[in-house]
Amino acid sequence: MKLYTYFRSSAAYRVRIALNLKGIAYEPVAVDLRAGTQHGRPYLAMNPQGLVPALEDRGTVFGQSLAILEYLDETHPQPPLLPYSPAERAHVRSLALSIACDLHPLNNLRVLNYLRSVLGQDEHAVNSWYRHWIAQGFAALEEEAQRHGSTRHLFGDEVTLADVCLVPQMFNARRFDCDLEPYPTLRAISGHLEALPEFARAAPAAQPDAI
Ligand SMILES: N[C@@H](CCC(=O)N[C@@H](CS)C(=O)NCC(=O)O)C(=O)O
Repeated sequence: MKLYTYFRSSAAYRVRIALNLKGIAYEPVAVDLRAGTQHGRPYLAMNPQGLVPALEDRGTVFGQSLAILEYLDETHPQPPLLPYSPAERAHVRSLALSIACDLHPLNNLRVLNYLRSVLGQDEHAVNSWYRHWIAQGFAALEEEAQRHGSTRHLFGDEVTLADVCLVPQMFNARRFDCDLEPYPTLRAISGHLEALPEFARAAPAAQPDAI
């Protein structure tokens, strides 16, 4: 497998974690988002969505981290990233999607760049936009973790899709100096998971393209 990735991309970070958890060997192909490689013809010919990650496997390439995570879970079922019961699976997906669909897209590179360059917003405004959406999303996740998780996992007793999405989002929030004091459970979960070797090897600083 080839993973089109960028060290600081939180969506690619999710997939790197899952590949490591499942013990799948892969070749990382760095896509330099700062240089705009994702908008170039060669990358768009492969992934018209112009975003990372994209996964190449058995002659096919597709993007969207959640689709890739579910593909990996279906093709390499051990260890599972979703619980067994339909209701629990739905719950874990709901947590993962709250990060991947409701939180992350508001704060990704192209949105922040649009705020800066087209709408003329300064760094203060962009940072307060970023922090606003983090605070709103994390407040709900903190409550969910207290109800359904522990200080180790967002849901239940095993690593799930929800944890795989949480850790990169926490990394991003720290990068933007968000106040994480109000989310003690999320901080504990993230601290526990980041120390696991599969998560540590997926971290931005551990990537070959890290600067
Ligand atoms: N929903 C997509 C989001 C992918 C995404 O936003 N990727 C970012 C990096 S985290 C990206 O490629 N940004 C490039 C850009 O904004 O130009 C997924 O989950 O894969």
